[in-house]
Amino acid sequence: MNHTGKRFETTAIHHGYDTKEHLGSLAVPIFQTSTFTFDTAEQGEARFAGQEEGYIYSRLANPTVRALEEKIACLEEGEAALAFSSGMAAVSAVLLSLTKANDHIICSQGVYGCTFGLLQLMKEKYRIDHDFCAMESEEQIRALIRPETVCIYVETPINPTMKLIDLEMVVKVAKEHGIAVVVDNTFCSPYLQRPLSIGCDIVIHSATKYIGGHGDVIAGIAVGTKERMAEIAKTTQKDIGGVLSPFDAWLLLRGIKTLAVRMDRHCDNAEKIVEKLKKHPLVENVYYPGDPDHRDFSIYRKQMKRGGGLISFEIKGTKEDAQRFLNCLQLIHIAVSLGDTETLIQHPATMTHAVVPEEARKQMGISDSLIRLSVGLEAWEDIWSDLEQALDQCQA
Ligand code: LCS
Repeated sequence: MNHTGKRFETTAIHHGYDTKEHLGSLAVPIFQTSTFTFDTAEQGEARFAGQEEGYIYSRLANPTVRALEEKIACLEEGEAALAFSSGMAAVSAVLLSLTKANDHIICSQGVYGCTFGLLQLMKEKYRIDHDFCAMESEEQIRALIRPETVCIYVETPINPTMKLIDLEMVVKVAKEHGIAVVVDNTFCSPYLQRPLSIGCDIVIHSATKYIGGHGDVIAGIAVGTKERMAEIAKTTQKDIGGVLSPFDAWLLLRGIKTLAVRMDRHCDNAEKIVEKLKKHPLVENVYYPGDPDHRDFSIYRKQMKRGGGLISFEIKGTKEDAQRFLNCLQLIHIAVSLGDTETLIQHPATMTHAVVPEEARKQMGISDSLIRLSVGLEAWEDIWSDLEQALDQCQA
């Protein structure tokens, strides 16, 4: 139950939009406009001065995008949200807003490859330093805190290793030092995990994934307090300019209506596939947070509703064996991205995390035989029979 007094599924469908304000249109209209006219020059002056409410220009705000932001803020149990043209636009706007030269970030030992790349860039070009931390204990985090540490950045589950970070523990340490906790919640969506309710400060999503859910949009979201979001909106969002288009906001609004139903089905399917993978002789390790054998299962029980739709596993053999396995698949597409209706499979060491140097990749736990599977919404039996025939071919 969120602040509206309604449950998640109901909020996902109804919140943030009143049909009566739009001629009864059931779907949110797409305000496909770059700018908004003023009645008078004085009105334009008042809007720019912030003395009068109203739209000005779609890089600053747009009604379709606003409807999306309202809905996501409510689903994440935050005060306000901002929509971006990609997940990376959201990550960069948040991190650049929180930091200045000589500041320091502590980051989970394992993040999406481009987030890793952004941290490198911030260090090399802007002198914003970072350390990676396994975050398995309070002591590990405390040992890295410096007077200049302003932010702890966490992905959980971590892409693609599926390791989990205990958010309650991170928040406890961060609060002692007045450090902001930023969580990339992409793998869970707000349906499975709500970091703000645990005390984290900002949640980020690549909305390209489960929030959109249909593989047809690139988008990002940040959620937090009104004050923090207003600061980002008027600086790193407005002036760097990675805003979401009205049509893409509409696609996300459409996707969110079925988020809860889709997530449950992704989880149902993933649970079945995990069971089968664990029994196959060619599969060495299976990483799925909802699996009682997962090393972080106790963290899973604390902070996640279900295990999600992503599974990682290692097959016995080399990089070439992993690639041969992928090439034998017939139904499942070889593609990066995740959270779509279609089951997608990729090889992190040569794809999503190819930009991460080999040594850092190994430290994150990304071996050359690691494979990441985004379980889609097809019948799980068909997903499994494709995986099984490909594994069997590789074994032969
Ligand atoms: N955060 C996480 C955890 C991600 O997985 C991604 C993209 C991003 C942020 C960036 O979002 P984007 O700008 O692409 O919307 N992850 C991808 C992946 O694993 N495969 O392809 C993209």
